[in-house]
Amino acid sequence: MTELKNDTFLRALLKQSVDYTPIWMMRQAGRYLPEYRATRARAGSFMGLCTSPDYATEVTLQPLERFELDAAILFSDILTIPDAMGLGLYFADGEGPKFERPLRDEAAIKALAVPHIEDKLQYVIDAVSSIRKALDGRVPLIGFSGSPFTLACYMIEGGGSADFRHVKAMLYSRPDLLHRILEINALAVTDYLNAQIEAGAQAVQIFDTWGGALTHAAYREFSLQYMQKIVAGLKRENEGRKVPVIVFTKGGGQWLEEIAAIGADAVGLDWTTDIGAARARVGDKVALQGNLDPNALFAEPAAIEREVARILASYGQGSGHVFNLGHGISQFVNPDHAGVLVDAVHRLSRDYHVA
Ligand code: 1CP
Repeated sequence: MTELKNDTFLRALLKQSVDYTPIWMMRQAGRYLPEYRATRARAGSFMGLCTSPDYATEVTLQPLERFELDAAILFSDILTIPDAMGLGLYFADGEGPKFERPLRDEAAIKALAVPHIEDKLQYVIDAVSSIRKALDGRVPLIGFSGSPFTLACYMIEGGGSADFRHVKAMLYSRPDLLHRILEINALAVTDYLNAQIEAGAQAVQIFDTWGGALTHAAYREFSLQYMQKIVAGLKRENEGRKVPVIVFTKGGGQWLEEIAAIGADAVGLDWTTDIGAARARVGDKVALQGNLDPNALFAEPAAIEREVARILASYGQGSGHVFNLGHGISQFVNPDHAGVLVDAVHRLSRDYHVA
């Protein structure tokens, strides 16, 4: 295996000393980059990109050619798992992801099973191997999955949703059915992330995009509990190095102490939580990742730099901070503004890491 040339991201996740605060951006490979749109046009579709290791490698590396990012993230999607379960993922033009066969009745839920990675998801594992080779030790590669609850939202609603009415109806009237789905999702996510780690993912993130839509009690029972099971089942070391785990619940700021207690190395924050206050609450337990408002990237460069300075000052001295957006970058952002962000984080953070 090639030596890792920049391990700042992995060191910060483990709260080891670093020279500057590392940064990557959620959805860093994507539609805001004209080169991504060009590759996607050649591939014919979004799933065409995901299922070809060559295309997935090409678009994973695109943001690294433009910006001095400290990590790469596997180009794929959280919805590969429900697709592998047979729900029939498709993308309707301009409407986002949808499923042909959403889980609505007891019979379909009883028939749901953990997919075999080698049969149904080998293309993702092949993409991980291919990206690692192409990175050649430049920066670490992040693998990822959706959380069991966030996957269940898409599986039950059949696509994106503003109110999660089908999920919530099931949660309150047939919690046994929702638990069955979550149980299977947790097993599937554990297998999937372990396969990514074995193929070379050097850190993994669980995206709990919709956990924040739950009540506190329901969050514990239907989201956090299952993420804890996954974290407990992950392979935490590979190639002689620790493989850090990041848990990101959008809207989870109120439950930070509980999220920090499930055994992950780092907790992702959306932009609504003050990162300094979050650090005081979690103490030494975990590293923190975040948390620029992604829409701050629509502002002029000087304003972006002011926000970066504010967040770095709020976190304060020392390691344990990975800079990121509080959620994915918008497709309408000017790529030059992402460059302003990355450079500002690197330049302004050095003062917070003096020995
Ligand atoms: O048209 C296109 O080109 C597709 C747009 C797109 C992209 C670029 C989708 C469809 N997925 C992705 C890539 C993707 N998705 C990555 C790639 C790696 C990166 O650069 O970060 C990752 C990590 C995801 C994860 C993902 N997909 C999440 C969790 C993170 C988040 O943003 O909250 C979710 C909820 C999805 C579902 C999904 N896939 C695609 C879209 C447009 C959506 C959101 C649907 C909705 O509105 O609910």
